[in-house]
Amino acid sequence: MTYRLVTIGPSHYCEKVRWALDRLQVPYVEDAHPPALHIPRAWWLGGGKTVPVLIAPDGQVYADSTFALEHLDALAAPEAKLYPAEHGAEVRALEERFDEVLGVHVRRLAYLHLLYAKDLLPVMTRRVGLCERVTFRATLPLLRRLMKRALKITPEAGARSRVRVLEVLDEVDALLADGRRFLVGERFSAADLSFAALLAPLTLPPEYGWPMPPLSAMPASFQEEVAPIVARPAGEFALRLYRDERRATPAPLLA
Ligand SMILES: N[C@@H](CCC(=O)N[C@@H](CS)C(=O)NCC(=O)O)C(=O)O
Repeated sequence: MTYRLVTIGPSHYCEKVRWALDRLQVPYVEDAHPPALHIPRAWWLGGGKTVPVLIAPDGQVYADSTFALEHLDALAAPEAKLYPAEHGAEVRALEERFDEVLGVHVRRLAYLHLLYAKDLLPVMTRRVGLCERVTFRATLPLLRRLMKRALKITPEAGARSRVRVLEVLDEVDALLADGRRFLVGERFSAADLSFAALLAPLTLPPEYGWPMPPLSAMPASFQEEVAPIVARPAGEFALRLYRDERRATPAPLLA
């Protein structure tokens, strides 16, 4: 038995856990599903209605990215800890801010431009089983409407999300202004990982753990949205973390 990570492949919350598994060199298989079709699988395996769901070899289920990171961190050598003992509280506070605010509003802003993009279908169905690929393709018009409603993908809500994303990026710019290399302390931590992963749908790092189209293939409105984000200190920092700290080794798929 090995770890199993149930995902929606391109999901940035799933990327958080995938990055931690890769970084800590924990063997796992990825069990990827398109949006909506992930729900029966996540439930069946003991999770809730969201992914990631990480299932440990002993059957323990971690149905939230932070629970999964905390669990994996307990296996890590002291020098590889994502929550270093001396900075644990600071790291957890930043991770929570990124989980609760950055991740939610980045997702809405990305979907505002990409929900109807031609690349949505291939991105969501890469590395998933044939049956789900066919089902997702057939139900895509309906799913788009449901996702639009569930995630409030409207220009008004998108504008509010833009403000929230920029607030968090201002906070990160302010932290970086003293020249630090990592958000907390002298080493890479769960704060850095969460920040870079949860911003990634807007920065599109080439090292992302799920194949994404290049920025040049994205709609012009998306390119305009993200240009000032990747050019500011927080955006450059997130891309540097991917370059320097992300091991890009795809896990085998669930047979
Ligand atoms: N707090 C959760 C958030 C996870 C989350 O929002 N996952 C999204 C994918 S990006 C999801 O499963 N959405 C599907 C749904 O809500 O039905 C975590 O950190 O794991």
